Amino acid sequence: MTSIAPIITDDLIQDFQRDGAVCIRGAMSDWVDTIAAGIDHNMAEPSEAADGNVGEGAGQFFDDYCNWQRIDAFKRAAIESPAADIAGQLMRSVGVQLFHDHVLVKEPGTTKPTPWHCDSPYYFVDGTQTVSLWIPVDPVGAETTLQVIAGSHRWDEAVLPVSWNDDSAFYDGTAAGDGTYRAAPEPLEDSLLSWPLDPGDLVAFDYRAVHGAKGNLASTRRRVLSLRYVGDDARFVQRPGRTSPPFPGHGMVDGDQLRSDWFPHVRG
Ligand SMILES: O=C(O)CCC(=O)C(=O)O
Repeated sequence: MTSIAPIITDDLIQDFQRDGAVCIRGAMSDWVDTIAAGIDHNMAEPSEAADGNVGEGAGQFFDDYCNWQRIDAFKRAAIESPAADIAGQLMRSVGVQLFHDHVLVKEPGTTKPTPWHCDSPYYFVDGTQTVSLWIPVDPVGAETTLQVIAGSHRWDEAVLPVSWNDDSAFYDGTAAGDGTYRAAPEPLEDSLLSWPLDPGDLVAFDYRAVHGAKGNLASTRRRVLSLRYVGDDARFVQRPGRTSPPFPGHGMVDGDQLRSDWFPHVRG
């Protein structure tokens, strides 16, 4: 299945560049069933990277990533759907490379919030042309949806990356206030961008944008696929330690474009 990409207006692109996040209604409506089937497949056959009390039933926060090569539904959504076109337009990039897919499911009763963080320090990617498309396949209410701090992609210091399990610093020897990283903020309500979403809507956000989400105390599931892309100016950067995802054996060095045999050019 291929779908026509929604019209991405100049105003929307400017909003994305200014705020670091935008909502696009209905952009992935034709792909909801495909993605939901992919998430079912992923949860039935999680990878070794999966986290979140797999199999414990209600209340779990399941997440897993980098499964597009074995789960065809994700591969098709990442490459054939409007997602890659939207990514290119928002990033103002001719080329679009797929970085990876990420499934984030909060079952009803999940108390665990997603901590305030930005993705870029966890990744080995540096650049201004990056975007994740957060695509729910269930209705997501105001209490459960993704929240993004407007303009945080332009902050001088990234939020200190920490382990989501125990809040310890992700890289040895890093600390908030060390000149590179700042502490996770307590954002003011009026600085937050968030949208209640229907299946097939999406939120696009820059890897540098600070975001988080509450638990899921609703009675419905919150199943999400995040598709992550990079544009022309994205380059490999060596972090102070492991990255997430780790991509062992990648062989890249500072300044390399992401290797296209692992991170395919899906547009341009
Ligand atoms: O789904 C969530 O709760 C968080 C999503 C997130 O952090 C991401 O997609 O980068």
